[in-house]
Amino acid sequence: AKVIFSGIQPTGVPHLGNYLGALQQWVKLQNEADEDTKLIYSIVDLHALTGSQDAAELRKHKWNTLATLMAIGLNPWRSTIFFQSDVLAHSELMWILSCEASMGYLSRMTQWKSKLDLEENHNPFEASPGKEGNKLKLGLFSYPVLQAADILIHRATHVPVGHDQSQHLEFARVCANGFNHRHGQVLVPPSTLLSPAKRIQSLAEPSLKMSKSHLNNKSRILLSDTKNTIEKKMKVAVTDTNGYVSYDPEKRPGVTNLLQIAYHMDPEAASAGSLEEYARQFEGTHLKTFKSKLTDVIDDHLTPIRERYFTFAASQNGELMEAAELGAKKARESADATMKAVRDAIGL
Ligand code: AQP
Repeated sequence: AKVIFSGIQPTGVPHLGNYLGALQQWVKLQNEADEDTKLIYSIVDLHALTGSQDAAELRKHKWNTLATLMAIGLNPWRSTIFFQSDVLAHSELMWILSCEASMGYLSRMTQWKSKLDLEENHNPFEASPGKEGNKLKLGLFSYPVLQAADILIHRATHVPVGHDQSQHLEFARVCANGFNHRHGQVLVPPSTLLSPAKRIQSLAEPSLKMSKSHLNNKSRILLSDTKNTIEKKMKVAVTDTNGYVSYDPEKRPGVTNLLQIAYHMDPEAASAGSLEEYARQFEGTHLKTFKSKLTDVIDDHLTPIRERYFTFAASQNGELMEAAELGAKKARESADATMKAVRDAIGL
């Protein structure tokens, strides 16, 4: 049977990149799944420790992320939704995988590099002269090993993620195959399910991906943003010197990003065909007019989600706690079954 697994870091309220790149797929997969398919979605709070270390913030983000997952339509009785740190076995499997993971392979991953401002010719593994520490922490470097453990411990067959995660998924397959080669067929190498929405870019710097932890909060639209906020962010979204819409992904990354967001959120896009065909109807439209249309499209799509989000966020001790407890229980059962086989296979 199919096992679908994916995760999101509780590093802020999810944005349109998270939604179009991953979360929207999670709900679709849930709603279209047959009875035998298991769906497991994790709020990966241990991963979030690689970024900010503020306890109150993290606690708030954890519950806000759970509220978001429920608001977009995930059903905690159908899908297993849980906090990663509630299932200790994730960390145990991570250690076991770490004992075989290649430092060389991990050093080629692009995510940790993009989170550090690497000075040219500076070796990230060495402390800078005159400075005490080193910006590269072990947890950030080994992030993909914990991610592989998250996936493999639930015997996931399919992992829906945004394009930025493809490299990590390949690493998870290498971990599973390596383990199986040494210890017999215990782990399941997962397939990547890429969402139709390619990377959504930052509204402030279209060369970067839209991200929760970017300092500029105008660079992203949150699923909880009101129409007024969406409008303001849209107004200052960076494009180029040409004030009219045209479809040119190479030369006009800012405008293309806006077209892409519209394409994946506009209910009328389905009948238009491809993104390029959809974009044709706006050819020559004044950017200001297009941005205002896009504001409406986003707001119409997000209004029901936002309303549910605020209802759930307000019920922090009730429905959310119940969902988290139920999720933790189901996730522990799923993880423990794999760990039994893993421990047995390696002689623990
Ligand atoms: N810009 C994006 N476009 C498409 N997909 C995206 N995802 C993230 N950003 C984009 C997808 O969202 C899922 C959850 O991501 P995550 O929270 O686990 O980590 P991330 O990829 O590091 O996301 P952020 O928003 O950039 O968070 P921070 O700033 O905290 O690191 C993943 O499936 C991801 O592909």
